Amino acid sequence: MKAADLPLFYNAVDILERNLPHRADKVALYSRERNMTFQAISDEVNQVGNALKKLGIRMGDYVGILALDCPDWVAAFFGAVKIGAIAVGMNTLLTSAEYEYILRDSRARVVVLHAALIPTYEKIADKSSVEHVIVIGDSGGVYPSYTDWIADESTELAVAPTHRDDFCSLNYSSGTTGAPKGILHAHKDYPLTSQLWGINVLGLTENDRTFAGAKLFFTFGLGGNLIFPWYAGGSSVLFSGSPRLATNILETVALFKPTILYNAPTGYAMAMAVENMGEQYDLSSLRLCVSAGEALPAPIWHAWKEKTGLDIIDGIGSTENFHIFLSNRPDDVRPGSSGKPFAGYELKLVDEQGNAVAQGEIGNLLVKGETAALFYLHQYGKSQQTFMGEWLFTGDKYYVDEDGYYWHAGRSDDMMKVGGIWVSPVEVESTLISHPAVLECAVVEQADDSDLIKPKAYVMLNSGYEPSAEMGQTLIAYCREKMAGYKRPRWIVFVDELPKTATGKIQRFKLR
Ligand code: 3UK
Repeated sequence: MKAADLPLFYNAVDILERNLPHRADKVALYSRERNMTFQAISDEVNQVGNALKKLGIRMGDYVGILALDCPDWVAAFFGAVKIGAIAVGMNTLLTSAEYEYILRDSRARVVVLHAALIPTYEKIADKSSVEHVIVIGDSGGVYPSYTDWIADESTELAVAPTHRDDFCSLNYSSGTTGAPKGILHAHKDYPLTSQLWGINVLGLTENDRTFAGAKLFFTFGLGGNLIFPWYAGGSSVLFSGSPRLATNILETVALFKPTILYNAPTGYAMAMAVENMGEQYDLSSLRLCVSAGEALPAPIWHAWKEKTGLDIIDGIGSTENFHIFLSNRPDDVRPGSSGKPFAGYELKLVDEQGNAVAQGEIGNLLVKGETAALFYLHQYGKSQQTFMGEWLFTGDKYYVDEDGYYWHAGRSDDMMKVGGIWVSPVEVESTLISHPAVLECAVVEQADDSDLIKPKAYVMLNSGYEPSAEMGQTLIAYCREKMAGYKRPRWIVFVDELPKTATGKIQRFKLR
């Protein structure tokens, strides 16, 4: 399938509405809050679209969604998309300062906000161009509630005449230093990725029901757990709680009986650490599992297979490409590898001069495909380094084995993926430095017992402070309090000095 196969004027609400002729009464969304049929969710999408129009939202306007996964998230997303607006799915784990940046950068005029996130939002409420806040759940009367907002709206709404290349969604991804990177995707990217990977590689059908540890604000979750199953006529299971508690995930699988489970590698490792996982939770509905976000170590693959009998399909994806662009296949898995290229994406491994490397040698991975974003919003320089015409520089190092499987070999920047989510060593270092005991520090990646990457900090203390186990614990606790918990260093090593270049730059590679 090519972009040119789609109608010139195309709106991604098709992913939902293509199900209305034959499956209107089928349950499209399962959740503890409520189950919704395709008809019910479509009606609600239309109500949201009408309500947004009444607030003055037009084609090209940005609509923020800062909410835990729930049916309202989905209605807000497609409601915005259907009227030609751009849905900004926002990570619910960020700091107020990051929300301020994202809301200003995107100029979101409306934010659909989960009641649980009101306190975080309020700290920056007056610092953006947001004109309207709509609250999912109990707002305590401060903002209009989502339910009241759409209650009297019509369930009829004409779709906006969007071009297939018009943007319909914006996601932010973190970088080593500086501002998050705004990544826009077009309407066409939704059916394309659904077909190229969801159908052609994963083999989704209308009998599938998906569930994901990854949330809808992350395109891994949005694509895998909403767009692809709906494109195939299947259903999705949404869960508003934290995926970091493995029992939450296992319980939800037992309760809603999905056939496909998506998670980051750590999600599988944590599930297996639950005592008597197999006896306590009925996982028999699952036919296949998917892992992405960071490399899935082969030992985790084998242990999961032994405990559950299930294969895990590891594929590398990125927000820039919307989803997975290199993947293992249900009938062709090499544990530990990212699999092989599939139709729709071309890959190239090149050296620093841009020349192809020999088979078996490590090179920088470039990818060419029609679902790639075009630029980072408002970041000209960074965009030029990444979006190289038809090719996209992934920042990942890979080599290909003699059988054609691709193996991840680290990144070309200092960024690390922890639990499938970006952690910038610079951010952790800045947090540590803000503690009075810390003079200098450097944060690098370190594999834990399951072979998964976690941050490790080398710390030089200020005079008057002594290295000790307690001091280490104090610093870790401090980081946990100042940043999202997964970013905290898991190990602290006290040193008398740090390796530096002549210009004073810390050489993280030496510490690694
Ligand atoms: C790393 C992997 C090895 C890699 C994502 C599936 O992770 C996603 O998007 P992000 O923008 O990060 C992209 C980067 O993460 N990575 C992802 N998957 C793997 N490394 N093996 C893997 N299987 O560095 C990549 O460049 O957060 C994943 C679908 C949609 C996504 N957005």
